[in-house]
Parts: sequence; structure tokens; C-alpha cells
Amino acid sequence: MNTKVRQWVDEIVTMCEPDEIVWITGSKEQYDKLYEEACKSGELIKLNQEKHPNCYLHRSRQNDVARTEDKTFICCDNKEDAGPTNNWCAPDEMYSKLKKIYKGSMKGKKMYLIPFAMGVVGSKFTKYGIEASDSIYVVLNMEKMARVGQAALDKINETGDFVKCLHASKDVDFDERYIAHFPHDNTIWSINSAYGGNALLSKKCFALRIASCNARDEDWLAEHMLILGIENPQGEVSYIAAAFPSACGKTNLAMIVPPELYAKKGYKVWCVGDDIAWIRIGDDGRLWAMNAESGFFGVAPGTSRNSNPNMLKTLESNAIFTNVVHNLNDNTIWWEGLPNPPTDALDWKNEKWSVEDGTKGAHPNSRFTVKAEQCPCISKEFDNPNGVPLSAIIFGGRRAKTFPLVLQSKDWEHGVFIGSIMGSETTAAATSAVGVVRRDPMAMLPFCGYNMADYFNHWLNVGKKLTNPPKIFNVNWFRTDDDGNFVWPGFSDNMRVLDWIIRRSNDVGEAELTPIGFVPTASEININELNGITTDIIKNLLSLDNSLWKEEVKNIQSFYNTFEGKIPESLKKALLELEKELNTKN
Ligand code: GTP
Ligand code: SPV
Ligand code: MN
Repeated sequence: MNTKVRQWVDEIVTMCEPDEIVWITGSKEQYDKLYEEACKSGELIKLNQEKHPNCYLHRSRQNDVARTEDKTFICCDNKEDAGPTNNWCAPDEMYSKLKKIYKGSMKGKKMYLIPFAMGVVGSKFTKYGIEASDSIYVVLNMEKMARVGQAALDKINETGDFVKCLHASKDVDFDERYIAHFPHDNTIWSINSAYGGNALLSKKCFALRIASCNARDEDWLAEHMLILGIENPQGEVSYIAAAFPSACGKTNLAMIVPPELYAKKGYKVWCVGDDIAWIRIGDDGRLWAMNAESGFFGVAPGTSRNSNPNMLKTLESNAIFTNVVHNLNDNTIWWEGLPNPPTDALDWKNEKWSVEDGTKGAHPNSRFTVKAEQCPCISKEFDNPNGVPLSAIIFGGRRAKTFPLVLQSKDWEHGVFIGSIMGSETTAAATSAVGVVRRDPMAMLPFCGYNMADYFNHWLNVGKKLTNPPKIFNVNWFRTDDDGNFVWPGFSDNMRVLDWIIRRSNDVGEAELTPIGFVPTASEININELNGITTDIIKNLLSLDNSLWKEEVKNIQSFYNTFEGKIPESLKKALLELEKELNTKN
């Protein structure tokens, strides 16, 4: 064992005092035993094995169902380096506070040591980590989400270079919960949560918060983005990466099924990733993106044969479901959005439940975990150690009124501006008020491990090194009518918007220049075979409300102001220009 690995394990074992340590090797026998143990203890429920082979149900504590952003900290030496959008604590202070909470926390428990790779083992873009955890549920989820096991450990032992991830569920005490990141030490300490991004440390903690700091220092981008490939009838594939905030449609778009209109012409969509993209500058002056993960930790409610048939197929076997409804009729699962609610069921709280109760049976942030390789439309480039070249980057959020269905930025710099002014209505993916608009630049607000003004600057610098940059777009599937209903049908019909995006990436397709960038002329959005959507509705979806945008500019201005002068000049200038143009229009 590499001395750096041994030293770290010695340290955390001395602190946490587990009864036993168990290295996760990646062998089937070991996982089988862990599933058995988890079923015995009640941590997992084995589902109907005929209907759902190798599938399990888990319920988390009711105080532990989503990321807790107010308990998430960036611990770097200077507060200014964390920026106004992160909670900050001095590293020494956080270490000494947490050491007391970790002390003896694994007495009577096992410590599982999970070596993992983010990316294909052996790729020069891959990074490695070891997560120590007291939770079998975490081990079994990590097995799907990252490339876990001996091959990763062998690489770690070669260099001693790995992200040190320590997780203890402890008592799942909300008040003593901390998700702390120490970018200078490549270290993550998480305690008192056992759910999602708080506990699966490869995901948001490593692949975004720590990796964004690595990316700044090493000249690449770590982003909250899906990656997909669109194959045209000639067999050429164009790749797109898209950043939407949590629970705003990445997983759905990543495995979209093109409408019949496109399918019969020969269009196909291939999924490369649904949540986290690591993006490098290629020798060819393009951006190359790889999925850092190996699985999907997706939102269950709303996932159905209509909205996401590929995901339903992916979930037929080898999946873990968390906080969904347990259908006692046949020991299966159910959530809002699926047909035929069960008549005899327990809800996510483990209480008797019926659809007639009028409450939600599945928690709005209930999730499934499954390996990406099971997805019927997984890209053949999924395991390509070099990733895929990007033709377009898309930003987007949930906005009832302001943002149009789609727009294109004028150039890279303006695209960074568009990313920086993103806002979105909050969702159940984090424990705070749902449905309020907050600024969420590049969908990275909760995930950027350093000052976001420096992050914008980093994006601008990356652009300067590209001779063939992807075009940058913004989409909004979530415009509503006066009754609050979504106007755009979304899901598979989003292909009609991707169609324009791909054409614009190849410098074809018509658009009109507006104060916020290029918006398609209405006839550019193909509405053939689309019931209920007329050219007038498209015109409306593409329209800008001048007075709402003036309000938006004020809101962005005050967001920019929180950075105390650090926002790059070119972005400030773009905001002033936007304001000026809105004023001349009225
Ligand atoms: P995270 O895993 O939290 O990062 O979420 P995500 O961005 O992958 O979101 P996901 O695809 O799981 O979608 C979240 C919610 O948005 C689900 O309830 C979907 O049904 C809904 N949704 C996704 N795409 C669309 C769309 O095109 N239109 C509408 N109206 N809703 C959508
Ligand atoms: C998100 O919230 O963006 C997620 C789920 O993808 S979690 O793993 O909890 O971060
Ligand atoms: Mn996400």
C-alpha cells in the first residue's frame, strides 16, 4: 500500500474508531454479501425479483432527503476565495470542530473503504478518490455511480494521488450535519447525512466542488452538465453539453427519444452523461467532454414511459430506489407520474398511503441509482478515454416568464455572460424553499468550489484558448401561461429545439438579433405533427417582455454587486449593453 494511502487510513481509523475496516474490491461476492446484510438490517428491501431482478428499495431518514446547502462549506484560507455564494470556514477551525464530531463515531460499526475512479481507469483525464464510509447504502450506490474497485486502487497506489473522502452517517443528526470541502488538501469531510450529494462524495463534492478548483488550476472545466450526441440521417454525430440546475431536466434531455417525425428520417440520440461533465481543451482547439461518472442518480417522480422511456428500460434491473412508494400488492415500487397507483402501499415515510390521501407518495426528490451501461441509448463513446468533441453548450433554467424557449449567444464571451446571468426556480433537490427564482450561474451556484467571479474569468480564459469553440445557447422548457401550465410540451419535443441548435452550430438556420442574443424566427422551430402548438404560440414562447427583462437586469446587477467589483469587466459591460438596448426598445 502506498504510504500516503496508509497514513490517511491510519488517521481516520484512529479518529473514527471503527470495529473493522473493509476494503471494497469490486467483486460480485462482496457486493452480494453486502446486499444480504443490508436486507437483514432493514437498510434495503428486496423487491419482487421476477418483476425487478436485483432491485432494492431504501428509505432515508425524513430529515435527510436532499442536499443541505446551508450545511455545505468551502474551507480555504481566505474567505474571498470561496466567494459570496459559498459558506466559508477556515480549514483549521472546521477540522477541529469536525474532529470532535467524528471522534469514535464508527464504534461498533465497520468502515468501508471504497477506491474509485472518475472517468475510465487509465485515461489521462481521470482522477481517483477513496471514500471511507460507515454506510452499506453508500457502498452499493457508489458501485453504480463511479468505477469502484481494485483497478482504481492499483492506480492510486502507483502515485499516492487521490481525493480523500470521509463520510460518516453517524446519527444523521440535522443540527450536527456538515459537508466540508478542503480544496487545498483534496479532502472532503461529510457527517450526519446519508443521502445523495451529501453522502455519495464522488458526485457533487468531488466531481464538482473539488474538481472545479483542480480545473481552474489545470486549465479545464468541471461542470454540472449532461452530454448527448445527435446522429443525423447521414450517420454524423454532433455532441452537446447542457447545464440545467438540479431537477430541471438534464437526465430527461440526456436520453431523449426523438419524435416520430425525426426518428423516421433517421435521427438518433445517444447519451454520454446526465449530470457531470469534465471538459478539456483539445489539441485541435475544440472542447472535449467526458462523463466523470458511471451511473445515474436520477429524480424518480415524473419519470414515465411517456417522458423518458429509455430510463424506464434502464431501470428494469439492478437498480436501487430511494424514498419512492412501496407497492405492497406485488412488492414493487411506484411514484407520481407512473400509471396505476397501488391500492395497498407505504409512502416514502413508511406510512400507509393511498393516492386518494391527496399527499405525495414518493418524496419529490426521491431517486433511483443505476449503471449507465444499462441505458438502451448509451453512446458507444461512453468509455472513450478522450471524451467527445462539443459542437454546442446549452444553459437553461426554470423560468415562468422571462427567458425565451431558446436563444443563441453572440460569441463565446457573450455566452459566458448568458451563463453568468442564469436564474432558475428552486426545486426539491435541496432542502430550502421550492419555486423561488434564484440566480444560478451555469447551474453551478451550489457546486462551484471557489469564487464564482474567478470562475467566470476562468471560463473567459478557456474561450481564448479555443480556435473552434462550441456555440453557446440558452433554453427554457418551463414558460407558463396565465393559469400556470407549461406552454411548451417539452421532453421528446425538445428535439425540435436541438434541431435549430445543431443547425446554428453549423452556421445555418435563421435568427433575429435581440437584446439578449439571437432568437430563432418562429418558422425555424419545426412544429409539424405537434398537436396544439401553432406558429403564434412559438412566437409567444420566443418573445421577450421588456419590462420583465428590465427587472431581471436589476436583479442580475445586485447579484453581480455581491462580488464586490470582482466580476470580469467584459461581463459588466455586457450587462450595461443589455440594459441600454432594453431601454432603447421602449
Ligand atoms: P438532477 O439529477 O437533480 O441534477 O436533475 P436533472 O436536471 O437531471 O432533472 P431531471 O431530468 O431528472 O428532471 C427533473 C424534473 O423536471 C422531472 O420532474 C421532469 O419530469 C421535469 N422535466 C424534465 N424535462 C422537462 C421538460 O422538457 N418539460 C417539463 N415541463 N418538465 C420537464
Ligand atoms: C443534484 O441535486 O443536482 C443531483 C442530486 O444531481 S445530488 O446527488 O443529491 O446532488
Ligand atoms: Mn445534478
